[in-house]
Amino acid sequence: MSNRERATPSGGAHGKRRVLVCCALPYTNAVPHVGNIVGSHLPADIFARYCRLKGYETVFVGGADENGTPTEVAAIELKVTPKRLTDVFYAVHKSIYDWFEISYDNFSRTSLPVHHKTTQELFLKIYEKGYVTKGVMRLPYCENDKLFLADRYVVGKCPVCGYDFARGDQCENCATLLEPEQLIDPKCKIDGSVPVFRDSDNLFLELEKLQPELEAWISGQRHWRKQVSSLALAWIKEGLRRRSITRDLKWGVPVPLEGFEDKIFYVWFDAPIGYISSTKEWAERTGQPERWKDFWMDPETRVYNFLGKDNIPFHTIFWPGMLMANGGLNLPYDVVGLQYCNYEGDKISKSRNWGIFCEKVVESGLDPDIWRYYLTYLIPETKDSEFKWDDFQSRVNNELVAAIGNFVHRTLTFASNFLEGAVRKMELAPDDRRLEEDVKRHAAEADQALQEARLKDALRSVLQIATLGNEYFQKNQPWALIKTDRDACARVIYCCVGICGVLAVAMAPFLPGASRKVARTLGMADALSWEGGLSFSLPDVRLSGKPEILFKKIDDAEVARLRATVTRSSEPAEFFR
Ligand code: B3M
Ligand code: ZN
Repeated sequence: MSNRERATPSGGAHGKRRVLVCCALPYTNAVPHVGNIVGSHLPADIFARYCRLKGYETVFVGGADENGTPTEVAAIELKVTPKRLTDVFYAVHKSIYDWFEISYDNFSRTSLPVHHKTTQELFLKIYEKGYVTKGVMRLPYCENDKLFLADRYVVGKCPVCGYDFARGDQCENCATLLEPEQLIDPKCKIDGSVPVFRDSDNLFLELEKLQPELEAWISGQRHWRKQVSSLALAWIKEGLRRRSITRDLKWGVPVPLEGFEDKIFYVWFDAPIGYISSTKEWAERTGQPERWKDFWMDPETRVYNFLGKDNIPFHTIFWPGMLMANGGLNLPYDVVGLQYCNYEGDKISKSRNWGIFCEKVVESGLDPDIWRYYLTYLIPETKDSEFKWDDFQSRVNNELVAAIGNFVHRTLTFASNFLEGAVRKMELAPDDRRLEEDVKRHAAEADQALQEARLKDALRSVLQIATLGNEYFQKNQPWALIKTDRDACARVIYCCVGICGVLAVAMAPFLPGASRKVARTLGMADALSWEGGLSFSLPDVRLSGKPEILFKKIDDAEVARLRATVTRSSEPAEFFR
């Protein structure tokens, strides 16, 4: 793992590391499924929570990607305006991320004026600097819907293999990359009519001009995950070509250039700029309007991007290219490109009703931490992962409940019942010191893994801390000691409570609800800190309140009930009644 090791904390004028965590902006043309949570929001959240615990100056931004084809097409299908579609889905998305405790400092919308303005300014700057050129494209146009169709909204017979339902961008059967004009008998996917082909003036980002700079930059990113840098370098090797950044649509950011007034920007041009506008919105909202610049213009700031694998090219080539063309803005420090999460042996699919759907999860009546626990385990860091119900049940019961929940509960209940909730600071015995060292070692492992955004490894280390605690509790038998050696018993419980304190901090990025409960019972400070909280030897502790059970086991009947609830997706139309 040494190639992913980080340098020492970057300085900044005040000597404190500054981090901007950016989560890919979800399209708001549908409701997220569990794969979307696992594939970007949750990992970004865990990382952001960790950075805050470390005391880094941290801002975590995201937002809804509301523009362009995905929205226009969904609006047509649902017979609502794009405005209404995005208003409704923005609220649905926001409430889902809130429910999962995704701790966005700002969750913005690309339909907001601040975003339109930021996009147009960036465009004008790179246009003036010569990175944007004009050209003509022949594009499919649907005379019925009165709109130019995105490539994948044209379907027809594949000219290579004869497959009947090939898309305008690619044949799914033989994988050939296509142009819509090559399809035999092309049809509009929305209403089945035959599109005509029209010439359209467009603007292009001159990526080939940026190629040498991009190549040098990517080659220098030795801490990136292998799968991310090798993908990026493969594209570079193929040779970058200019890419169109305008579309003949209405819903989006208007192009501020003479002759292009009736066009909007390509959704992938404006969406990443959303990271900047979301930071600006956050700064404005928190009464420090200039502070976004600390995050985007101070080269000491580290910008982390979390996203799914299909978004990797845009975040390693296209977006950095835009930033380079503009100049003076921070490039990503790390691009955490994740793989896919499948469901019970197959890809998640809303149309086939195959998967776990978030609008149902929030009604499931199950603690968000339980979902977060299993979903963290599923973060597809290096390869695709798979949600399986039996695995869900056994990991929740055998790890989360049996290791973490059980250890914390038996410790705090014992302290409450037999020591009247008063845990005095004690001198450690040699055995306790060994325990302390082991706990600290696992905490250091978790720390290192979190530094590198290896979130699953970090959670395993946290789990090991709880396991150590359970073993120690079991071995020392405080329930017997209390009758024979009250002092020894108090010392054992003091150590166990110390481990609970460590867990309250170490599990905070993953299980925020449980961490809050334990911290409250232990009377720990409101603002936990990684360094401070990992001290094993607490001062005297007076437990406040009766310890709550953190998690309950999930039996077969509960699994069946959950399964029946969360695996049926709502019809999009249900949100518009
Ligand atoms: N909305 C694609 C997606 O939701 C796109 C990401 C934009 S990130 C700037 O997968
Ligand atoms: Zn084909």
